[in-house]
Amino acid sequence: MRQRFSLLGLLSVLAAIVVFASACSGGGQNAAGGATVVRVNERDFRITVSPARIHAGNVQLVVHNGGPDTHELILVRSRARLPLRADGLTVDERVLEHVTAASVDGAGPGAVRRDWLHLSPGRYELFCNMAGHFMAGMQAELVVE
Ligand SMILES: [Cu+2]
Repeated sequence: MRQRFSLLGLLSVLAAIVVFASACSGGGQNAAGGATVVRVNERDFRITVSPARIHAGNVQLVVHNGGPDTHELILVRSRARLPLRADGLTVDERVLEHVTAASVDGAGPGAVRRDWLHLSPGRYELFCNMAGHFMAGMQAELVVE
């Protein structure tokens, strides 16, 4: 009786270890899992991307807003020139829908947002499309080999 009790105890410990280990590997996959981390820093009015040249595959975008304004981030497969709306202040996102790889909603200063995507080789342009921000210089390039 006593022996059976300890066997049950051992089994539950083993079960707990298995659950813990699988939870850990799942978390690791989300955090890195072979994905290339691309850090994007936004501020009034520029965007820096690091690294700016990566290999094709899974990517984790980490977008930090250094403020002081609210900034969003759109990532598109680059064209010769991004099309502007009639207002002349913002990029026409509708025209770019079919080449948009990521769209991160606007957030205030200090915000960190993450997005996971798969990028194939090509040249990509990152920009903030809050009124006037793209025109003020909030654009950057990412090359995927
Ligand atoms: Cu902006």
